[in-house]
Amino acid sequence: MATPVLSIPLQGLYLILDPSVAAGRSLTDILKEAAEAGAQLFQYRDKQASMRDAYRQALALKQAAVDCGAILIVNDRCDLAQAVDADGVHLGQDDLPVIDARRLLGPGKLIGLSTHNPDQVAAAASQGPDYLGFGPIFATTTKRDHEPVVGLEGLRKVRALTDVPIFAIGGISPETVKQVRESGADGVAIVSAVLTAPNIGEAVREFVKHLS
Ligand code: TZP
Ligand code: MG
Repeated sequence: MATPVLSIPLQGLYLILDPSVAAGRSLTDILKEAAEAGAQLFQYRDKQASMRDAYRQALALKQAAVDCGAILIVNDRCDLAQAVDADGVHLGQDDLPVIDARRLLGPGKLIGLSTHNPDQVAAAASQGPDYLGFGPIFATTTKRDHEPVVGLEGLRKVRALTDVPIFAIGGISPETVKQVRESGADGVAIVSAVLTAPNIGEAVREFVKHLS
């Protein structure tokens, strides 16, 4: 694992900013409100935007993150991450291999890898990601055609396989976050429980309360 030149620990709340869940609300406003409430780690995820639109959005989010002292990671696309000087990229099992992303982005950037089962978690060790996403822990409607739900038991099993920080993902709410933490997750990656909340700051504080 490379040592990123980033001072924010890879734990706690990791908020995924996805416009398809944000119901037209500005992602930069959400980032600012969430950062004000204690969130420090953000991901920009947009499966639909053209590269040019995604570039404009990512650039604005990166600036907002810098202003708030937060980290911005870009989902899927190394070229976009590079173009806006994001703090890293989050890769799925079908994206570029971690080793190539590392070569493209350099040692100072974060690289996350989505995993969904013990084999993928074990295989990640040789690839050197900075953190893993693991899930879905619970049922979720945010990700279409997602892998099978793994449950808290699945999380406990993979926790034993790696020392790499794990962000649990999928259907996690303020009500379940404590159990997720106790099952071995270093942090939780959240989309809908924050993005659809009537008050972003309150929702973030609910998570942060159980994670610190
Ligand atoms: N990967 C696995 S589940 C998921 C992703 C991107 C969606 C998580 O969203 P939510 O709304 O927190 O369930
Ligand atoms: Mg991907």
